[in-house]
Order: sequence, then structure tokens, then C-alpha cells
Amino acid sequence: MEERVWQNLHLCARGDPDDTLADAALAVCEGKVVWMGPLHELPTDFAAWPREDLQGAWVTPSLVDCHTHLVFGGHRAGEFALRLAGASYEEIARRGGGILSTVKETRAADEATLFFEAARRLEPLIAEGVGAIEIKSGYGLDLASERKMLRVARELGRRYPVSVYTTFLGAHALPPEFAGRADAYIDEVCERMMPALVDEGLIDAVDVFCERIGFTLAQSERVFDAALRRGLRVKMHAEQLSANGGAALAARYRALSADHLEYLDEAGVAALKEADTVAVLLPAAYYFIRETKLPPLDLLRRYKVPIAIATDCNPGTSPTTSLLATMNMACTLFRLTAAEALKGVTCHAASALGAASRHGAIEAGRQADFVAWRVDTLAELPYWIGRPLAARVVRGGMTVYANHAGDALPSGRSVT
Ligand code: DI6
Ligand code: FE
Repeated sequence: MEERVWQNLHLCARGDPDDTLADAALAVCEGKVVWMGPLHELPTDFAAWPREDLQGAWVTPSLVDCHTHLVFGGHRAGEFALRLAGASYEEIARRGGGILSTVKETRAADEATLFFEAARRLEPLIAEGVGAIEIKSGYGLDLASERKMLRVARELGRRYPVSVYTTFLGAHALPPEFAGRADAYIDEVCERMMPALVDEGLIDAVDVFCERIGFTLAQSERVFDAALRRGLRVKMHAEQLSANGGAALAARYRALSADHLEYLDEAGVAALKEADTVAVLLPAAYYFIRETKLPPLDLLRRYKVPIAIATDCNPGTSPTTSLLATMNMACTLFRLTAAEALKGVTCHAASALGAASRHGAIEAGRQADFVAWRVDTLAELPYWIGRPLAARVVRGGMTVYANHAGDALPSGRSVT
């Protein structure tokens, strides 16, 4: 039996920096937390177990990245250049670039290539402490190519120490073969693609890009109806580029989350609250497309809507593989507090996946998934930009990533 006591740590078990325990210990048996509390109260049953000294590190739950498009072919550095020269994201999309250029590359790539490229983006996230990640389809836009993306996402979850939650985003963009026939494409999404992919066990949730360059409210409803008929929860890319009541519609369908939300109004905020829908903010996309309309943070706070933060890793609007840097942007650009940012990538992000009982907190009885951070205070997590801070990433009681830089210093204290 694999038994261990982790000690000499500051514990932040629920991702809330206002709720911590100094000089704590975690007893882990067969991959699960069996006890946590002050070291001096360690029950005698565990006293003889092997010890692991974390040298005063802060320990939080593993992070959760609850909105990504991690699997895709190619990149769009060329389009970035066009935007820097003055073209807008929407203009490029309307000219047939944007999402559709990634669709072309994704359709052309085989599973092994997509896996390899996505794995190179997943590895830095895991090294930053991400233990659960959502991965959307949506660059295939036909049954075979959407299946290919989702199979790659599932395979990443099998081959890497991370829980993968898949989301079917068939309604991401109109594929060229359906040009001018958006309703017929929605039929295809609802009647052919979704049922087949559900039967193959490839879908955990369903998303729609509800936007003037995406799909209408009525089309979004049809996709949501089809999802609910199959017992799937929904979420929505809502009000990123324009105000259209998308979030309120998502709330009517008891969506897990409504994401982006720069143009959300007060009625939309109230609807999210009433439906218990998480507001997922994606500050790296806001930053990268040089958006200027800020999401209504004060309203979200006033209505006590849970706020999550995610990378939105994708080739068009958010080419980042750092959830910590994204936390920094949430604070710098949206003025979240450090505490809000940490809750946004732990407990609230887990709720946005519908998986709050599995992720986002350290608790007796749960799988022992946590991160030991080489920081003096948790406020450092969203403070540093582009600096590796995780000393250990632990999944099921096993160290899956360790950064030993600084461990050998004479003081024995990590001071990188
Ligand atoms: N919103 C986004 O941020 C991504 N998709 C979406 O609906 C962008 C996708 C892309 O440009 O490739
Ligand atoms: Fe997105």
C-alpha cells in the first residue's frame, strides 16, 4: 500500500487564500487524501508513514483550465501579422481566414500529428499545475474531423496525468461546403454529428459560438435542445464581440458556463446568477485581439456570480499555454483580485466543468491532486509573468512534475 505524509507546507485546500492552514500535513494512501490538518494533530495511525518534506511550500489544489481549444492543426502567425497591420479579427474571419483557415489545416492533419502538436501545448500547462482541462472540438466541422479532434483529446487524457473533459463545438463556424446554408449545417450538427459522437463516448458537454460571425440565438437553441435531449450539459461562447442576449439564453438552458462575456449586460448577469451558471472570463483572448470593452466585473461581483478564468488556448485569439500568465491578465486587465484569480482557476473552474466534486479542492476522500508552489505568498501566483512557480505537481499522490531549481542551495530553502 502506497502511504505517505506530506508535511512542512502551507495549505490552501479550497483555492481560497483567505482560508489557509499554516504548518499543515496531508496523509495520502493509495492516491487519495485520507486526512489533512495541522501537523501537530496528525493522528497516530499515520505517524509511522514515510514523510515528504515540502520545505515550507504553499500547496493548492491542482489548477483547472475550463475552456480550451487545445487540439488544432497549424497556427495563425500570418494572420497575427495582418492584424498588427490593422485588419480586425472579424474582418479576417469574413474574408474566409480566421477559424476556417485552422479548419483546413485540422482536416488535413492526421491524428498522430494533432496529438503531437496538442501534447506540446499540454505539457507546459501540466508543468504549471493544471490537473484538469476542458478541450473543445470545432475545427473539424464534419463528422470525421470532429471525431478525430475528440479522439485526440481523449488520448491526451489517457497518456498524460490530467483529466480531460471534452466539449463538442460543432457549431463553431459554418464550414465552406454549407456556405449560405447555416440551418442545414445545424441540422447536420444536431441530427448526425452529435448523436454519433455521443454514442462513441466522445462528448462530455456541448458548446456553441453564438455571435454575428458564428450562430444565431435560434440556431444555438436548436443545438442546446439536441444536447439536453441526450442528457448533455451545455455552455456557450457568449457576448464576446457583441451584445446579443446569448448569456441569458444559455442560462435558460441551465448552462454550466457562459464564456467571454465582454458585452454582457445586467439582465444577463442576473440570469447567470439565477441559473447558477459560471461566468468564464478569457482575458488572454481580450488581450490578444486588443478588445477594449471590459466584461462587467462589478455586476458579476454584485450578483455573486462565480467567476472562472481560462486560457481559451486557440490559434486565432489566444495562443497561450500559460494559465498563470492568464491569471495575471485577469488581474491586470480586468482588475480581479489575486484571491478571485485563484478561485477562478480552482473551485469555480471545476464548477464550470460540472466537476466540482472531483477537482478544485483538496479534501479527505478525494484523489490527491495538488501543486506545491515555490512562493512566499499565494499573491505571487498571478504576479509573476512567465516564471515557472510550481515546485511539484502531484496527481493521485504521485509527483508527475518536479522543478528542482534552487533545491540544492545551502540554506535548504528554495529561493529561485
Ligand atoms: N471564440 C474564441 O475565442 C475562439 N473561438 C471562439 O468561438 C477563437 C477561435 C479562432 O479564432 O480560431
Ligand atoms: Fe473559445
